[in-house]
Amino acid sequence: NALPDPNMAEFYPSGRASNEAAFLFQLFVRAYGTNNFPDCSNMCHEATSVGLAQVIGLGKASVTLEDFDHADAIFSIGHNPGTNHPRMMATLREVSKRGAPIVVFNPLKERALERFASPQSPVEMATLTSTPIASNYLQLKIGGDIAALKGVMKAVIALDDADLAAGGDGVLDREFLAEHTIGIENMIADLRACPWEEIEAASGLMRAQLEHAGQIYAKARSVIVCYGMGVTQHSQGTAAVQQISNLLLLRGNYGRPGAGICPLRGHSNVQGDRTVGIDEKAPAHLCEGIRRVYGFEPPVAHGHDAVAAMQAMAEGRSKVMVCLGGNLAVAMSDPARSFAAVRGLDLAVHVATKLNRSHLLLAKENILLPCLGRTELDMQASGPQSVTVEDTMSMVHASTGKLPPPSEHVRSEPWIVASLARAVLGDRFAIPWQAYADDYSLIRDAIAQVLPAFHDYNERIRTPGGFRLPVGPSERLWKTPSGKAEFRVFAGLHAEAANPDPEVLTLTTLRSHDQYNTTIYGLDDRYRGVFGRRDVIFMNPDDLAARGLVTGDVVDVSSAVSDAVLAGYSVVSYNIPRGCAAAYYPEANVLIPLSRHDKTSGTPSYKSVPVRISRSPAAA
Ligand SMILES: Nc1nc2c(c(=O)[nH]1)N[C@H]1C(S)=C(S)[C@@H](COP(=O)(O)OP(=O)(O)OC[C@H]3O[C@@H](n4cnc5c(=O)[nH]c(N)nc54)[C@H](O)[C@@H]3O)O[C@H]1N2
Ligand SMILES: Nc1nc2c(c(=O)[nH]1)N[C@H]1C(S)=C(S)[C@@H](COP(=O)(O)OP(=O)(O)OC[C@H]3O[C@@H](n4cnc5c(=O)[nH]c(N)nc54)[C@H](O)[C@@H]3O)O[C@H]1N2
Ligand SMILES: [Mo]
Repeated sequence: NALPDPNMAEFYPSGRASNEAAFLFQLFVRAYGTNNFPDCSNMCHEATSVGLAQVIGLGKASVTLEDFDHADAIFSIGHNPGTNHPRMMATLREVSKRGAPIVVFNPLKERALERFASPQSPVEMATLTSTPIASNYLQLKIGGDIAALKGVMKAVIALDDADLAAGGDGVLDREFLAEHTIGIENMIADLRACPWEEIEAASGLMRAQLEHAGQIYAKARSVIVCYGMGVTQHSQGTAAVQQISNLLLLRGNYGRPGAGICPLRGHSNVQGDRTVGIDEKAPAHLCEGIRRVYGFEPPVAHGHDAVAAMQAMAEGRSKVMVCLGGNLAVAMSDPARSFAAVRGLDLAVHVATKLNRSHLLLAKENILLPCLGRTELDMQASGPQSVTVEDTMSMVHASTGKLPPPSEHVRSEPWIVASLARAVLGDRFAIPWQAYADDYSLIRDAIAQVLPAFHDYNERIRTPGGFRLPVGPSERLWKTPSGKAEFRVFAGLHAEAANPDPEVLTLTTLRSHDQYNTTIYGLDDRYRGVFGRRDVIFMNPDDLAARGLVTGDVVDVSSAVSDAVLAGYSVVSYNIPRGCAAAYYPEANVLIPLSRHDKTSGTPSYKSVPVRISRSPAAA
């Protein structure tokens, strides 16, 4: 309250908060007077939220889990489900077993995408066998996704031309295109004008490989594209996501069984937090709901996303940070700058289940509030409480913690947020904070009042599995300005501007098997064959040979765009295209300046970092 301007405070939720906690958090912050919501989705699937909203009217998956049973082909782009979405592997295994092709686009050979041994299969476990997953494994260059997708689309257009010339009906879904889309003419013109040699150079793939992928796509009646951080975390991440949508639109692969787009989310409720109002650009329907239900005028000016918040703190324009979970300073690019930014604050508040490095960056005043985890019993005045989350497929369901809390003094997230709000706001706008903390079903009633998509919220979560929020594209309803699904032309081919210096490699940053984001559980990365350490950089054997290096040699990895260095890393020869390299997140974040991010979505370019490699002087 002592701040001269509410816009000098930043409010970060990390995507673990339940719908109930997140809704209270955004209500508190908006009643306080700002839209400064740096959010972990800003570092994750923001290119999806922004990019898909522009072209299909909703930044979420259009598919359900059942759709995978009906897909005739799956395209899997830039994600590593063996480690990060293990439940997805059972689904992909089933798809492969029934003979549907799975086309993978990934610079690294990820073992679980090549073959997968199911822990649920007694035969595979007993006989040490496995099921092949990818039918086609396309090892594109890092940042080559836009070019590769354009290549596949160019091939599909050529197939369509040939079929029409032979007297057929073509391979495009012309009825769908006419009724549901705009902009295909410009896109086809752009594809026709784009030479194959340039597509090959930018993607690192051969024309024949892309044409084959185009044939698989055109032959399959229904296609699902799954994708992850390999697509979104580039300077042109939004454009890359939109190329995926373009490809799906060509054959009407939205809104029918077995077809659609499937961005795989990270944190358990990162999607739900956004739905219930964590958004630095306050959506009009949310503001209308808040006005109607609470009778106050929420701030409408755009607030800070994660990068903008960190920049504001670094420059002293923001003086307070309140974190509902997460490890923001470590997850963000350029930790040297982020650490200093947090240390320069007047007040840092963390609500957390576990201690982490961000908590140790001391501002002038620091408050650390331990909270219950979702598996722990949450007892309030009206009895034991349940909370709800929304998954990638827009299913909202409830869970109830059962484990005894670590101490009677540890409070729940909704209780803490409601109590903070009461302490800061008093009875401003007469929001019933205490009643909300006592009984979470009242929070759900409030959510349903503000956001009508949640009507009969308390009733509908009693159904096992919960309920699905409306997903326009899965019913071929497009909430875009044109009312249609839009083809978006991207004039270039690169997800990141290419660096002409042949000495410079493009480094991508990855999760190992034994980590959950910034929490490192162990030092093994079993599918990639790395054990007992994380200070390694994966490189192509020819790139190693060109530098006179062999596996195990110690090098310094220097950023080609700042003076940051990761010293004393060991090189590992790996199946990755020439000119590309990979290292683990978050350690490699030092190499990424805060200024390198997708200007459309704000997502940092974690996956295309220009670096130089030199033999470590310390080792010489
Ligand atoms: N066990 C575990 N599970 C997790 C997490 C975790 O840390 N640990 N984190 C959670 C979170 S928040 C998220 S967002 C998800 C992340 O899940 P993923 O999206 O799988 O995340 P990454 O490990 O970053 O892996 C990205 C994949 O993209 C590939 N890749 C890198 N650069 C490129 C590129 O330029 N193009 C293409 N096509 N591919 C590229 C990499 O080789 C790698 O296979 O996982 C969630 N689940
Ligand atoms: N270089 C590089 N950087 C990246 C990425 C990358 O691929 N490469 N990925 C980005 C992505 S996709 C993401 S999502 C971000 C992750 O960024 P964050 O979400 O900020 O990081 P986490 O490591 O998931 O945060 C873990 C902490 O959250 C707290 N926590 C866990 N569960 C709960 C809970 O239920 N309640 C509360 N209150 N606290 C809890 C604990 O204190 C724990 O230490 O990192 C991003 N940074
Ligand atoms: Mo994420």
